[in-house]
Amino acid sequence: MSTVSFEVPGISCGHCTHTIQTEVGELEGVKSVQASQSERRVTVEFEPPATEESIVGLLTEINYPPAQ
Ligand SMILES: [Cu+2]
Repeated sequence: MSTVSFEVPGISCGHCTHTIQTEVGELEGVKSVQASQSERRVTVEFEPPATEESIVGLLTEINYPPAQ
């Protein structure tokens, strides 16, 4: 199991955190997703077949790209 945490500047309200948790949570291999509105941060626990790249790709696809 791996854990990765991203700064996501696009988080602006509870709807954003809900969308992120739902969408990322559906990715195969993702075990938990925590999206913080106050910290604008997303923390994901995952195992294969999910990868850090696939999570970044999904966040970008749903218009919440992580800060580089
Ligand atoms: Cu929002």
